[in-house]
Amino acid sequence: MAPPGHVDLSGFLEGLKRRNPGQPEFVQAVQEVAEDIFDFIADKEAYHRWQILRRIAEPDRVVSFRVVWQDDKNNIRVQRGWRVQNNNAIGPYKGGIRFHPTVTESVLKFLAFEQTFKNALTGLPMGGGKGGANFNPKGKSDSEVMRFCQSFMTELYRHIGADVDVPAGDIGVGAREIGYMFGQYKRITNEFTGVLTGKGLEYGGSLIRTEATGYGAVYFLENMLSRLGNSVEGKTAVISGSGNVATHAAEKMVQLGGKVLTLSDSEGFIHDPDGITQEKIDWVKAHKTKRRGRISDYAKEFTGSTFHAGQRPWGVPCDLALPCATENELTGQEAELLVKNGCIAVSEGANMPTDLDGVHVFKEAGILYAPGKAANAGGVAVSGLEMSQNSARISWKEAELQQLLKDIMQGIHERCVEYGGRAGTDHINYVRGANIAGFKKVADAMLAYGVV
Ligand code: NDP
Ligand code: 2IT
Repeated sequence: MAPPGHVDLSGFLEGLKRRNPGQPEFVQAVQEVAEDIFDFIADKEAYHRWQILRRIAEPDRVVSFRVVWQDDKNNIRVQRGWRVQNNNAIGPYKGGIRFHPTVTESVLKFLAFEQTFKNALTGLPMGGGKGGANFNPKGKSDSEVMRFCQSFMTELYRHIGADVDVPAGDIGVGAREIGYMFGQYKRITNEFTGVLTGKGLEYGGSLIRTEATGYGAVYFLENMLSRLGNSVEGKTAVISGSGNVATHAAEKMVQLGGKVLTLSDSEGFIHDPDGITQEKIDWVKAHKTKRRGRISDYAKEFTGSTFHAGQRPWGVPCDLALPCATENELTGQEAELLVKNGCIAVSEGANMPTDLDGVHVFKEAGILYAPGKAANAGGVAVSGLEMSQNSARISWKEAELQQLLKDIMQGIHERCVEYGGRAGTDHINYVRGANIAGFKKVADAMLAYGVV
């Protein structure tokens, strides 16, 4: 009889679902990882005996709190905030904060779980965490957003710290929100430390943090292509989203000679057959951040382009696809459509944008497919570099940081190739490679600590 704790994959998944009722995103993320890890640890007794995956899939803690604030009409508004501290085996908890009405404990648990593997892949000493609130910044005035951020931090501050847990931005949290939260943290604690990343350059931020996630996702794509003697140059790309990650992915695509055909937001996508140039990208950045506008306005601004209300861009024929908006925005059917139309590579700027059916379609088609935990790790990697600069109280130059980002993305690619290859074939399963390389680093640290 197998010793206690020696469950097989189906037993593990059954227990996971039983322990996490009503948390489909969390179950999905763990399932995707477990499929590869069970195969990897089949002949590795210690990982079973010490219940490593079971422990990584149970957050160290989930803090949930009330965030009360007053809107411009003096109504009292009550929101729910969370911080999920998933695992700090290899460094302080690290991961973004999301403000969006769809935020739930399940969404933040999935993100914190993914972050644990992603951060390990960067090679930097960072554990995994994620936080957020079911607050909708859309349509709120600047002072409403400020009051919300201050109230959120008034509770969050007691759970974080430069050596404890270092949040950053994510959906709905950019430079403005980080500024308000850092200001409140500093005010409450009377400390100026690197407790948040993604800060403004005037107060401890790092150059290229803003660009890092999108640029990194394209570097990863370029790494996958160049391994096969190919490149981004001259290729067409379909990108979803029009926020931080999408616009910077588009920018790097254009810089490397690619042609970007689409961008999107939660209302639909725009298709520009002439290609979205740097000038047009600059317009989108200003429109979405300064004017807080909608992507549909792009089609009014630039002739020759069209807006497709309520639709996603995956039906537009392309060589390359970069989902950069949100989770589960690319289904199995859409994945089939991309493959049918000749797409050769997918690089996920967003976290878990492809649902489980879609992941299986890409794997079976054998196209180049980079999961978010590898492809979008450039953002958190430069956050890690921001932490180092803050600790040393120095600022590195842009050229150094650009090079470090490229090197880190190349290192992640190499780790995926090391663990995602199979003898006798040239094909790399990047999902498997990322899952195993990320797991191994965290797992080996946990083994060193014993039962804690
Ligand atoms: P932003 O808030 O800057 O932009 C988000 C974009 O995605 C917007 O275009 C938004 O449209 C769209 N979007 C958000 N939610 C939905 C939804 N439910 N359905 C359809 N569209 C949606 O966020 P980021 O660019 O920072 O984040 C995008 C993705 O990248 C997320 O998955 C995030 O977790 C991931 N990521 C971000 C990193 C970072 O450094 N910022 C690092 C690594 C990953 P609309 O304006 O209509 O809401
Ligand atoms: O999903 C992510 O990696 C992020 N939102 C960035 C996290 C960070 O700490 O920079």
